[in-house]
Amino acid sequence: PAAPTDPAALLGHLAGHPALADRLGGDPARWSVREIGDGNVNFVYVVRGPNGAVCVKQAPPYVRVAGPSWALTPRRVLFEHRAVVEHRLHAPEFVPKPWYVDAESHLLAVDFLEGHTVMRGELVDGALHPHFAAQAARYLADTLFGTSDLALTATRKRELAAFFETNTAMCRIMEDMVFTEIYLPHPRNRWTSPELDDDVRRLRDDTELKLAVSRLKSRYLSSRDALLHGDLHTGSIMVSADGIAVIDQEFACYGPMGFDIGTLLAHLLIGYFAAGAHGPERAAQRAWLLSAVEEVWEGFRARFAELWRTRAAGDAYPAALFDGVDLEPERQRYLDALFAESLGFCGAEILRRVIGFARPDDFTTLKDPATRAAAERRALALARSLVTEPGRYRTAAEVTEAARQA
Ligand code: SR1
Ligand code: MG
Repeated sequence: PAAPTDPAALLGHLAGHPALADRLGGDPARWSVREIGDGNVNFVYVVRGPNGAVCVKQAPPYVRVAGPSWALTPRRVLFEHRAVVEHRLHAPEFVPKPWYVDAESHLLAVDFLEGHTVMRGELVDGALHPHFAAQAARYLADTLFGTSDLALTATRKRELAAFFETNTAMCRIMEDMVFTEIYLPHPRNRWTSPELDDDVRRLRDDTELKLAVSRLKSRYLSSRDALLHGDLHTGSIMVSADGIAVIDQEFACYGPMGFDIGTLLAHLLIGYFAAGAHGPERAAQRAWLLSAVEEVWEGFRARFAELWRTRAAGDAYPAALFDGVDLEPERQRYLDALFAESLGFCGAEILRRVIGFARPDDFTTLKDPATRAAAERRALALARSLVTEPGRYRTAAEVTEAARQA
C-alpha cells in the first residue's frame, strides 16, 4: 500500500519543529526524502538536510504488509518513543536519539545512522560482525537491569509499567503470533509446504510442547520484570563496521527479561541454520553465529551481575535486610533461572518464525524448498527441546553444541 503521507506533507510536519529544523538545517524545501522501509508494519523515510539526516517512521493505522484490511493502532509510535527515551537513560550508546514525535500524524524521527545497515540483511549476505555480541550483551543487560526493580524504586517502576500496560494492541500481536496461532490451523500461518506439513501436524498434536509454550505465554502476560524492547530480532538491529544500534521499539512493554534475550538468541540461531543451507562457504559465518550466541548470554550474565553488585538502587532485595550477607549465590540463582526462561522464549520464537506469519528472510531467501525445509527442520528440532526441556542446558555452550547436532 502507498504511504498515508506524501513527501511534501511529511516535510511540512518536520519543518515546523524547531529542534528538527536545526538538526537538518537549511531550507526545508530543499530537504530530500526517500522511503526505505522494509519491515512488516510501518513506513520509514530518510530525510536529509545540509546539517545531517534523520530517520522518520510513520505508523499508518494498519499493518503495512497487509494494508488497511488489517487495522492496527497508529499510537504504537508513542510507545516506541517512550521506550526509546527510557532505554536511552540506561544504554544511550545503543539507541538512536529521538528528535520529534507527533501524536496526530504518528511520526517519530530519530537520528539516521550513517554507515549502518539492518543486521538481518547482513546475515543473509553472509557477513560477520565480531563486535556485535559484546555490544548486544551490554545493551540487554543495561536496559533490562536499568528498568527493573533491582534498579528502580517501586513507585517509578510501577508508573512506567502502568504506561506500557496500555500497549495492548502490539502485545496482542505477540500473544497471538508467538504463543498461539502456529499451534492451530490459522489463516495467517505460512510454512514450507508440503515439505514441513507433517512437522506442522505433529506440532499441533504435541501437548507437552503446547503446555510448555502456554507457560511461557503466561509469563509474557503476567510478568512485569523489565521494560522490554519487545521484538528484538535481527531486523531491529542496525550494524556498522564497529557498532550496533537498536531500533523499532513499538512492541515495548513490561514483561519477562527472557523474552528479549530469547528472541535475540533465536534469530542468531535462525541465522546459523540458514547459513548451514549455503554449504561450506558459510562455515566461518556459522562458527561466528554460534560464538555470538555464547557471548551474548555470557556477556549479559557478567554485566547484569556487575550492575547488581554496583548499582542496585531499587526496592527489590532491600539492603537493610542483608547487611553483611553475601548476595552472590542469590544473583547466580536468579541468572540461572533467567537463562532457562530465555531458552524457552528462544525456542518459541524459532518455532513461530518457521511456521507463522512473519517468516524471516534468512529462511525465505533459500529458494530451493527442500534445502530450506531441511534447515527449518533442524531449527524446529532444537526449538522444541529448548521450549520443553530448558533445564537440560546449563550453559550457552551446551545450546550451541545442540544446534550443531540438530
Ligand atoms: C504484523 S507484524 C508481524 C511481525 O513483525 C514484527 O517484526 C513482529 O515480530 C511481528 O510479530
Ligand atoms: Mg519491527
